[in-house]
Amino acid sequence: MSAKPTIYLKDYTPPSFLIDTISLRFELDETATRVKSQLQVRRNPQAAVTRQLQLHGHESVELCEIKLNGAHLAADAYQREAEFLTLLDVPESFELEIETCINPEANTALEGLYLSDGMYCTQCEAEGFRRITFYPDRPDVMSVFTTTLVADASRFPVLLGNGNPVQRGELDDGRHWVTWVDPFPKPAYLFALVAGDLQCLEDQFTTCSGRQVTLQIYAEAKDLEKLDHAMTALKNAMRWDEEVYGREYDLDIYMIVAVDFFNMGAMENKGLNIFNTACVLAHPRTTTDAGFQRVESVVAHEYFHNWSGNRVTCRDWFQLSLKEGFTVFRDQCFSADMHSAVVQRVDEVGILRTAQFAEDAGPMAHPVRPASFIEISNFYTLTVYEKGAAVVRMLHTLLGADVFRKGADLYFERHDGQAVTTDDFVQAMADVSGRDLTQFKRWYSQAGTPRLKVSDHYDAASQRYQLNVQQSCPATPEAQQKLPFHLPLSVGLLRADGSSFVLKDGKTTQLLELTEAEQTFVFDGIDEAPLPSLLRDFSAPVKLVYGYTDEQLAFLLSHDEDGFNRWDAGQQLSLRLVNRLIADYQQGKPLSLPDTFVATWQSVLQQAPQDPAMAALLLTLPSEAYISETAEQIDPLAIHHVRHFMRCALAEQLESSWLELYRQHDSQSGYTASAADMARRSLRNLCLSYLMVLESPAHLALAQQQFETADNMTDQFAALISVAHSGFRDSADELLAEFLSQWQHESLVMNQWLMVQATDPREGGLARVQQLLEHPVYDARNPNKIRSLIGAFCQQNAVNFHAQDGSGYRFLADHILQLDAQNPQIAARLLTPLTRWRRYAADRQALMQAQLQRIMDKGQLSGDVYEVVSKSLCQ
Ligand code: 0A1
Ligand code: ZN
Repeated sequence: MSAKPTIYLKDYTPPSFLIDTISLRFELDETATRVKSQLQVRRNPQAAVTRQLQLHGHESVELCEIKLNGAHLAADAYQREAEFLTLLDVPESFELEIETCINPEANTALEGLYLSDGMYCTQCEAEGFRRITFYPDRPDVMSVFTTTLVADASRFPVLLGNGNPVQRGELDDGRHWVTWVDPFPKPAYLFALVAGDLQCLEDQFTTCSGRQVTLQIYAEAKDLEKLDHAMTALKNAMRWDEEVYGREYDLDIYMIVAVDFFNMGAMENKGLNIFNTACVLAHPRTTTDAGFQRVESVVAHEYFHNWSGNRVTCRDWFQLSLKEGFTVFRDQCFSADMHSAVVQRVDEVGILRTAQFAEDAGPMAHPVRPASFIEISNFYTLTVYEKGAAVVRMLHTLLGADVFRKGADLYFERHDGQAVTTDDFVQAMADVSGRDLTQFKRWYSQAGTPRLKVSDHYDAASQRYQLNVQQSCPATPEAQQKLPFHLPLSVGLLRADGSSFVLKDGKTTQLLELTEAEQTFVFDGIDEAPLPSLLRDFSAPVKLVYGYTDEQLAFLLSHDEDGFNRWDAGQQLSLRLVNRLIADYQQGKPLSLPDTFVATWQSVLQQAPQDPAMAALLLTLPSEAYISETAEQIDPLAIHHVRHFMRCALAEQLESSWLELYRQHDSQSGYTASAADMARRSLRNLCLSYLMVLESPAHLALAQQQFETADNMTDQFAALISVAHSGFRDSADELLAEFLSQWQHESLVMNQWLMVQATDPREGGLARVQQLLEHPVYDARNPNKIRSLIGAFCQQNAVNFHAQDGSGYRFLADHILQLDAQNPQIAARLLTPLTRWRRYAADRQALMQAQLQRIMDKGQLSGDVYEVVSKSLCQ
């Protein structure tokens, strides 16, 4: 059993007391930091009357002193329990002073105040503030924070807090101090401080109303040259939020700090974002194009939170998607505007359809607004983030961009400075549109991925075409029965010549609104039998079933005007073949690719130069993860083998085309991070990866040459991975060694180096990973290193992780048990692949369950790991 109880949304009650102001003073010390807090407390007129004040406080916090209205509290005036400090009898309003002592050096969980490579930083979302001091650590308690930091001036020259710096000074003992005031009331989860020996890149931004904002991005001196891209992204995001949402920044200064030890990607603390180095540092020499894009989108995401999250925040943690779903939707639209909208959409849907759909079908499935949890950290999920964004996108689609914008305006205006719910968000949309969105809200309360079964009928005599749509949703842990969803289904109808019919309002895409379990839509004036293009732009997060023939999919692939659906038609075509070949493989039959399939690829290859970005997408087979997600039962070996076979066959039969395309897309001039250049590199490196599966010395030479001469990490890394995962063992070892010696002092590059080896599908994967655990570049306390080695092995190396002898599962369980005592959040996240045991055949199921049971039997688990393991076992 876990010591932590389940918390339910239905039990929500408003806070008994409010905190108008909090003033904090930190005397920073590695092992004994003193924190003095002074709170102005008053009873909440909105809550039931009580004389007891309950404050959260983690067991690691030592209480040194407590005073009420200036007088020491007697020992019998309060109670200290593991998670709380309760004052037994307090007046209506009063001043409370608390002094605590905490140990940042011992903080390996990286929640609260901790040390990252010798610098102090904090992470308070969701419940980290209670590891600093005693406080009502819940998002609906919003207060004005003043923070004073005191630290040794030579070792910690930079002292940062939320808001604006108002005062600074020096002490006689070599320490200095700075006081920061944040005028905007905020919940404790948005509190932050940083102290360290940091350098910064500074710039200015003039807001739409003409205010000057100072922008600063802090990092260690060695990383100063890697901050330009984040700064550009920040300025673009600030401008975009003004133009698209009318949102202006509100403080005089906006700071970002890069830290190497961080559990997640980044954190939107008011005016003082703290970022995982992997999400802010970027330089062409050391960062791949994917890394550049991640930096841009995470910088934008955290910036957008200033309105969707900070100015308007969440009432309780069940409402997490209020800020995360909306903010992800905003950052997705931003990225689409900055780059190719189709490529962006394909990437988003890829994540949703592989990882989120898998989550929705597993033991941790939960609604976008969960109804209960044991540990909130386990709910920073793809469902809350990505499906939450898809739900906001559906509102955008249903209401149209203009009405949606009015709804957002009303939401921000109505709730500025408040802590609210997803219902409040939808209500603002309902109010501006005059629509009843009651049924739509089921997207927030029902888990599971709906399935749409579509059939059609064409009657030539009446020129009438009908689409019949049935929707259903599988049972999930919280509910067996589901009610129908309200969703937008975007469709087009194609003529035999490939053009689209003009439908309602002179448009070629029509929005159908689904609300019933079964509905029929009628199209009149259709003068030839059409081919439907369904769920254009992936208008809803559902699984679509329609009986396309292979020829029809190939037709959509070449003709659909909807870029997303062209890509998807290609994916579905490939997926069908994958499934046929898996069946052949399992029956011991020889594998072969149909000529029609190769011909389709040949024609895509021929047209590739016209749109390299699209071509790179179209020429990528469905990932092993996506194939697994769509499979009845996952056979990791068969999936890997078949996909590899298809790549080899396509490489062999189209070798000259790949080679020609590879040569054509060489860079003419130096590196740029433009969308066109990124597309060119992705197509070229895809060609190289196909050529390398042929294991020909000529192609190896190409890869080696690219590795040696590349002026950027995208090309160098693509060459490395193509050789490292090839049969050329000696060359692989050579390049890996060369890469190590070239980049050993670049921590983020070393993460990539670990990852290439962790994801190598060839035999002996586990032994290689075990060796790497001992390598000097590995650091068992750093989440990025753990993710790059253990996480990558368990999630992106299916053939080795799912070894028949269960060694992969045992390895993961060993590490979870070890990690749980050190960093429960990371331990719980690493568990994901084991939670999927039901999707495999009986032998693997038994092995995976046995490891989950072994973890369970250990006892003394954190709430994080306990929740995931217990839910996985009882499903
Ligand atoms: N709010 C952040 C995500 C985040 C959540 C928890 C963290 O610590 C455990 C850190 C960051 C975001 O959405 O970017
Ligand atoms: Zn976020």
